[in-house]
Amino acid sequence: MISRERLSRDIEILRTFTATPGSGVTRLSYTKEEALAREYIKNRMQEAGLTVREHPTGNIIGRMAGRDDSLAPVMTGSHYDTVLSGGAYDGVAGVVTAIEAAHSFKEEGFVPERPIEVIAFVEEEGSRFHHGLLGSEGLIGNLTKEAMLSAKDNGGICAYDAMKAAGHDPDAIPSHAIGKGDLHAFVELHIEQGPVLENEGTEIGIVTCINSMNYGHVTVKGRADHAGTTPMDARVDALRGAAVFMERFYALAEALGNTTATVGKMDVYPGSANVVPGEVAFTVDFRSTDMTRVKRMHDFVRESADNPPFPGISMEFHMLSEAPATDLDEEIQSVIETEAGALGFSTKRMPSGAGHDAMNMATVCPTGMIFIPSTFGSHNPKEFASEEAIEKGAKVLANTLKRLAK
Ligand code: HGY
Ligand code: MN
Ligand code: MN
Repeated sequence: MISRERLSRDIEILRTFTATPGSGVTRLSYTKEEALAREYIKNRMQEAGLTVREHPTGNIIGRMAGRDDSLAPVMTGSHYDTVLSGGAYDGVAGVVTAIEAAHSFKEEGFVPERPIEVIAFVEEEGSRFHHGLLGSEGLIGNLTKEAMLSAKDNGGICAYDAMKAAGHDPDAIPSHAIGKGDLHAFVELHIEQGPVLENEGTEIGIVTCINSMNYGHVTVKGRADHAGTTPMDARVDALRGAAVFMERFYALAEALGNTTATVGKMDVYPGSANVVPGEVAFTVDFRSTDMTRVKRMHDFVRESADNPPFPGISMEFHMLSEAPATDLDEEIQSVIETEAGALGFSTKRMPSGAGHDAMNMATVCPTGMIFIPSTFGSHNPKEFASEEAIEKGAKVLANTLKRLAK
């Protein structure tokens, strides 16, 4: 049966593999912290009776044979990389509950008709290479060599080189691509990362659709000048140009409704207090479940780059990562609802404001997501999910997998 102790142990051990101890979990792909987490996850998969292999991107896959092992497997899992100074549950909750479900099957002597595969994805957050959902994009064969060469970390190392340096084989991605028919279904458990389930006291969320996830890079150029001798009307202040753009960017999202606009990372050059900024580089993240709103936001950023806010300022913009809003499989939603109900848990069908690897998986097989309540938001060190919520989620996941792998 599902063990709360094993789940808690896994969460607490994985939490320690961080580059920022004391300020949340920072576990970027192909780093030493990630290598420690990999070893732990692989050992945990073996302990759960899974046969472990590595995908060319570095994704870790554990397989449980089915009575008819030739059938397309049911896959489950999530990511184990994090944002900078993030929480201990985003992604990891879906990895440890998937492993625990397999462990409980081993203990019960349950053998599924179909094989079941547990996956731990790399680089879902895009925190190192600014290319979100990279691991699942590699799994379905959509990750091109060009994309891996152009996706660079802050030190200028590209994803392709980092993958190879970590001992993986990016050139083998195309030959390992999973397409339609290769998987029977995919189910991802994830913390909600929002307040809905907690506020309503609902135990299980059944995700109906996943918000789009679009982000790009903007560079604003002006002219560096002396902060004391340059009159205000003689400046070409790149940061002021960026600020004018940003306020319009936020205001458009608010005016459209059902839309978010975020500038999460910004660098100012040269970055001295007494120098008028000559250049500013920042990210733009905009999302909506309504793709016409996404297009409005995209067009606005593009038009702003073509028409900078004042003379002398120039703006460049390019997209880094785009994933459209994704509807999830109705039948799998019903299976989750039935299994959660059979366990006596309350449920709610709801959209996901966050993006997930499930967006890529939904392009190749019927895909569902199970939400468990989380508190104190997400993408921050205070992110929290209770042992009870994780245990309940694992039970629903295990019974959902049994149904799908029949
Ligand atoms: O940004 C997201 O929505 C996801 O956490 N990567
Ligand atoms: Mn996240
Ligand atoms: Mn996540």
